[in-house]
Amino acid sequence: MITIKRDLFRKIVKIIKSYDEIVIARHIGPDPDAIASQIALRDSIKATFPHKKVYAVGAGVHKFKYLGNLDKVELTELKNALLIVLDVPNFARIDGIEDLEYQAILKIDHHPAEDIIGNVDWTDDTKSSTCEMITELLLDTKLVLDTKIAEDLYIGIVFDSDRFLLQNTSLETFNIIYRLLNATHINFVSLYDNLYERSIAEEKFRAYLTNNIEISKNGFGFINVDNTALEKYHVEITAVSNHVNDFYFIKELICWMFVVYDEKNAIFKVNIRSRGPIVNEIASKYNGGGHKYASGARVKDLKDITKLREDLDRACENYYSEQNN
Ligand SMILES: [Mn+2]
Repeated sequence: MITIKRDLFRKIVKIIKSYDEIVIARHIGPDPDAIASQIALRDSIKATFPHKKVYAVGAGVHKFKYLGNLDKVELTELKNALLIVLDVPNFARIDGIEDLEYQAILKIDHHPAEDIIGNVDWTDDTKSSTCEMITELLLDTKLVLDTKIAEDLYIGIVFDSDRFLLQNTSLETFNIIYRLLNATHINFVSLYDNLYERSIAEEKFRAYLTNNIEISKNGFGFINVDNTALEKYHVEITAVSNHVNDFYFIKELICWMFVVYDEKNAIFKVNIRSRGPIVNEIASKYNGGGHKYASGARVKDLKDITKLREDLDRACENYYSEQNN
């Protein structure tokens, strides 16, 4: 096992070494794991190989600015680029590489495999986060790991495991965290302000969600957030997905689905969480996917929202009867 990993890491470093132009991309609608893994790997490659041109691409998110800046680059000018794809399993959800003609792909991801297959490929859906994987890579190769890189990676792991609360947290996650802290001595407590500080408006919006979620007898929670509610609480559309993880550990809920209508793109954005039934297979029937217990979908038709809601409610019902047999 250890030699397999060593061999994989050798291949990863080798493909990075072979290209002087490198573009690092991740999924649309990025979260801290996606952006932190991207920026940490970019900064590490640049620090290790100063002559290389390395770009982290995709739309920026203002509130994640503390992780570092993304790059603006004319992708059509790159003629011999390596594309590194992080935290995303399918081509449809890669952000910002439309104009890039790449020569090869290096993929590192913790989602179940879909259509992206890297020339060098490290896909492992038992990992808590892509940042956990990048941390391991940096610890076990000559790729540079400095304080800022370590801080970003720490934040990505904490975010995707929801402070080590979620099922994706493993013994190996704690081992990697131990090794990361031991190697870099970062002040990790000070990092939580950036990740968890919120306005009172957002907190009131969370209360709105709590007050308006409908919970079925099967333990399935549903809310379709009205756009007037977003206006009333002065929050962005992204506030809906930001709060979906806050509903873990509510006794009456084993699965919940938040919906919000994105007017600009004329699409319903769906977030699903579960601590019972597996939900990504259900979401995949509705233009969605993700992890077993944390999925999303983009749905055009309100009728499909109703169907997805019914499918999930039924999955909860089946889950309950299996548990009680
Ligand atoms: Mn992730």
